[in-house]
Amino acid sequence: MFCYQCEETLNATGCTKNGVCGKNGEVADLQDDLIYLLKSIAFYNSKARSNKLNDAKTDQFILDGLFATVTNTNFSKADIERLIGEGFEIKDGVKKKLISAKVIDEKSGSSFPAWIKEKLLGAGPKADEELPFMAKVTPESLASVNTGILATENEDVRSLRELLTYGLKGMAAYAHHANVLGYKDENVMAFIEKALLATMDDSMGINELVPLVLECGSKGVATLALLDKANTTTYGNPEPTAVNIGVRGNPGILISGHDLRDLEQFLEQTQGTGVDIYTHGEMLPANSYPAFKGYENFVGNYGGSWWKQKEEFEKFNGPIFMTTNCIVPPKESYINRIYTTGVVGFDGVAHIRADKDGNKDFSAIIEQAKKCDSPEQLEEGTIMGGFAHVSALSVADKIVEAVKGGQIKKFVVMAGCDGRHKERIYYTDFAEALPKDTVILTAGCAKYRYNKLDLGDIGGIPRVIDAGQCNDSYSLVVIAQKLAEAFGLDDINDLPISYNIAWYEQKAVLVLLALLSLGVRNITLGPKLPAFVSPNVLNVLVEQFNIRPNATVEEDLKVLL
Ligand code: FS2
Ligand code: SF4
Repeated sequence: MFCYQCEETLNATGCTKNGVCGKNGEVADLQDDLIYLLKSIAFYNSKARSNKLNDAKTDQFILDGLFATVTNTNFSKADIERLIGEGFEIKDGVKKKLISAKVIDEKSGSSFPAWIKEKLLGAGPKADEELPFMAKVTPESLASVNTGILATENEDVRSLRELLTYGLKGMAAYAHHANVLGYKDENVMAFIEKALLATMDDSMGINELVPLVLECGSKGVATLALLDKANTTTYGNPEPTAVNIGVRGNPGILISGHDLRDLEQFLEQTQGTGVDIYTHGEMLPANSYPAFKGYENFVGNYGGSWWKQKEEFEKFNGPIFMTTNCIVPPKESYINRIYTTGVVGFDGVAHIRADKDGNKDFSAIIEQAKKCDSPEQLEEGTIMGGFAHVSALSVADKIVEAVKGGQIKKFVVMAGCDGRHKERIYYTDFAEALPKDTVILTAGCAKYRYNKLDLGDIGGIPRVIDAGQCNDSYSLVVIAQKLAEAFGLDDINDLPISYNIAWYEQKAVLVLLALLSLGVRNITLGPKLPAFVSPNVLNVLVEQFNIRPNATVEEDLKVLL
């Protein structure tokens, strides 16, 4: 195994035996095989798409396959093997369709571009030979090909291929969420296929891959916009909300991850059962949607961000439902009351599947909840949320006035991820050290490092404007663009906004690429720079965008203010 896709990778270089996250070497290798297989599906499906022969099932498979390999999403050997098996079937199905429509000629292999012939077929393709690693529909057949990251020898090409791949994983996660609510974008799917194939193309060097990485960012903006539309059309625009962080005396079910449809179904199915519903981690922003506010048993948010789950899940006492990332390998003490669904998986943990209409039956979980003790209280009070673009911009006049009047000197975007390493205390210290005339704009679980501090407000404008999940990062883009309009600025870099972003996994990589594609410069990134960014690629990012690693609170305050 070799994996360096997240911020907590071993020694800031790469996990080689087992992951720091808990992913074992065998699963990591299988995930590489799955990504490799997706590239082959992308090859056939891009042809199917341009000939209008593509289908929704294949699109869904490509998204789910990528999403399953995002950090802390699927640790299950059985699941990844199943996905690989399904992938071969899907690939064969698409190929057959292309042959019968005479889009490809199986005998001559004439539809393969030259680089695919050379790289994957070797000289002189034989009659029905295609990508050789796909000869058999078994994971074992992949063993003869090095599907790993280090198979790309050139360090800079490897770096850009992986940066692109991680951006695609993030894009797939966001597109998956939009899909669940019935929102799809052909252009996004076509780009994913094009980019997956580009990671196999040896004719593409730094000059060709950098523009593609930025295109990944702009398609990322489109994907986030689509997800925003899906969420707000389905559940309404989030409203400023004081979210309860205490507990009640009833048994409860804790919903984690990012999938709002799962939460909705839980709320519906628990009506009148005496079981309460709480959110954990990235599900916190769901408390601000009008559609969910009417449920009397929707109590509030329990605990902090993803990495605290071992301690907090134990104390919750009731069932826990992981809708998406981030699951941490569960402790024995609660493994019998944690459940996964969708792309999430962990061997030994019960998994709930949807029927063909996307409906899930939670009755067994609700019955289990009734027999459990109520949650142990961790804290009390409220935290503010719900400042997605519509509600944040409803006070745009007030914000513009406060900036013009000098009450607000600066906005600092402190969006992104949280993580378990102690050094992330930096973000708490930074938030506390910010002068009282600054406002934090946030989205993602990074907020848990400072959202329970009493940072006050500026003339009624809260000093932490929380737009929601990392899935809601589009709101930060809209807020910045609308403020630029209000100030009559052509360039968003001229706004009094600086960026101190915390990353952990691949969804944050996509958000970062989205910001770069919009031309945002001078981003401070931490707590560590990605291990997959080579020195030369870093130089490109510094030259084009002036990205810098974070340093100490004092130094960064000087730079960012
Ligand atoms: Fe947190 Fe980061 Fe959950 Fe997002 S670990 S913000 O990309 O997926 O959330
Ligand atoms: Fe290591 Fe991160 Fe990969 Fe897990 S996801 S194996 S911690 S680099």
